[in-house]
Amino acid sequence: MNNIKIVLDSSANITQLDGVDFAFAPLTIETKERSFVDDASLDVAEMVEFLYNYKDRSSTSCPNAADWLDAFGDAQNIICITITGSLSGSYSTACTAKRLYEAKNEGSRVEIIDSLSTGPEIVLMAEKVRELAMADRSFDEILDGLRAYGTQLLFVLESMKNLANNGRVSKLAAKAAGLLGIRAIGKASDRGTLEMLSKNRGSEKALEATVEHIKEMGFVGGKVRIDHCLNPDAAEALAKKIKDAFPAALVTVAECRGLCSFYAEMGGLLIGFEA
Ligand code: X90
Repeated sequence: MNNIKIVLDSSANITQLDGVDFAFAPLTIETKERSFVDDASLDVAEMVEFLYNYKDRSSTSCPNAADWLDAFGDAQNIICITITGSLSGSYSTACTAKRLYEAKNEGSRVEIIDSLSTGPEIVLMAEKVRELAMADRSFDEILDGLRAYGTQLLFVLESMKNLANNGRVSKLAAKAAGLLGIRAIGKASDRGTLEMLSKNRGSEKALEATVEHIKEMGFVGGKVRIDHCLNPDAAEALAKKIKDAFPAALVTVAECRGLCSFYAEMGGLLIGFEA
């Protein structure tokens, strides 16, 4: 079936996906002074710099049902993948939009999938949907193929202040990442929450530990996607370490958009991989 539309939210960190009908619904990053819609026109670096110097409260909000309906457009067959429903209302509002859409557009079919993750892991899932759609699989075969597809997400963070201040992780878990020079490594748990794995002093040690975690989590070579928040050097260094350890690995490096930049903060890395 190659008339599938793939719809994501902006937590996936992509604004386009070649070869298929594609759209995304933006989340929003808010402060008292400014609000940043995480669409293709957002200047992410400028937002990160602003937030870095901003000391007052900041928060985020998920797309509402109308935002999702905009992204659905007038497509007949839609597969929509959201950020983890355990930490965001995005999945829930997408489900509301699905009900409205199907009621209004007879014969249409919308499937909403909770990624239990974010960023690069969502992109791997979307690319799997695209691959199956291009291979002319039916809607149900695409969903079966996606369910059978194994992916994981690791994160390497220098600060977890925004995650803790917004109640997405416990203050205790966030504390480790607040110490100067310490990188906290964790993963998306199978419930779609943050699970801490290790604390590492310095970038080099953190990247070495990341490769070890990737191995422990079942990576044997395959696709890896690294999204960074204003940290291309660490992302490229990690890509090199992974390719040294797994010469057959297909590693892509990209930049976080607004939502992931807000939570991963300056220097943060998100690593999605097949396992
Ligand atoms: O609805 C909203 O306002 C969005 C809330 C999103 C909260 C979590 C975003 C995490 C972004 C940080 C590290 C990766 C965590 C993975 C957990 C499954 C990136």
